[in-house]
Amino acid sequence: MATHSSHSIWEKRKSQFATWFISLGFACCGMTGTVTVSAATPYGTPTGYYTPTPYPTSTPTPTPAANPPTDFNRDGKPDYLLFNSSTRQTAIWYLNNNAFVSGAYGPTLPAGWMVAGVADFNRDGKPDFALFNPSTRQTAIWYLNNNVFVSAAFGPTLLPSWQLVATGDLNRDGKPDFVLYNPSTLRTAIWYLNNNAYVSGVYGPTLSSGYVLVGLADFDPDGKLDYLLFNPSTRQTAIWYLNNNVFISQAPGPTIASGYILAGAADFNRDGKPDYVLYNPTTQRTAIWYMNYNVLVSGAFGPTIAGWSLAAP
Ligand SMILES: [Ca+2]
Ligand SMILES: [Ca+2]
Ligand SMILES: [Ca+2]
Ligand SMILES: [Ca+2]
Repeated sequence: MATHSSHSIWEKRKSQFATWFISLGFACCGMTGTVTVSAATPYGTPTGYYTPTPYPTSTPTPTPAANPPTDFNRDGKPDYLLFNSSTRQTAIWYLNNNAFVSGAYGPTLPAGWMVAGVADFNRDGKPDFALFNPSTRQTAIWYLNNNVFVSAAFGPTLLPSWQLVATGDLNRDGKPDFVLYNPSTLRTAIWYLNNNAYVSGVYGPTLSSGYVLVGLADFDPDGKLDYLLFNPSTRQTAIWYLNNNVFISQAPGPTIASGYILAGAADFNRDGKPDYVLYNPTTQRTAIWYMNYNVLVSGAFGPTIAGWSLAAP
């Protein structure tokens, strides 16, 4: 069963989606193989954890978040990381807010590997790739200079049934960490890292059935990363405010427009508040929904990424 689609935005997190049985065929270096990833829990109906929560509609001083994770050219503006599943090539599209400025090819990924996150692991100010191999559960960091591959190092290998789904500095020691997810228990965990080296691990919150962890961003913004969640069947979104690995509170976000999925979050208009990135798999168009905490403020189309999938943000 081939589920690869050149424009499938689900590429990087499709193994999270319950009841989907995913066969990844790959061939490299004279070897071929197939891995089947399955998840046991069917999509649930909305579990009613929503409590409509009024959140502040303004904050005193808009301050752009420093160093957006996907700012590859370091101009302070988040960029798109694209992936071509047929050639395994990556590309960076440099953006000015929602507007395409220019593009550059990035490194080509080895068969079986995917980009699970973008963060500056060696703390040289330049974003790096966190790669994950779902069949071996091996992780790796690819150190980059903008779009150019510099070097690689293996990270820790995940325990069986866990996946690498996001990266970010949860414990605020300046070093990016791994966020892991177990589709059979819906549990998340944080693995604290020193560059590519495992330091320690803790459990994070257990997700509500039907929801996937789209990414991390500081929606409050209180300096602490939060979970951005999306229910693909209802298109509902939610933000779970965290203190490190500890759930503090949650707030419903806007319901995504029909035909679109929630692909990620970054502060595109640089007002200090993360915004949603939407993707329409049919038209391959992207859109930005500008957010104030969990509240939709306005929207704008982004570039169309025909033939590629959006790997980050
Ligand atoms: Ca940039
Ligand atoms: Ca780096
Ligand atoms: Ca926060
Ligand atoms: Ca913003």
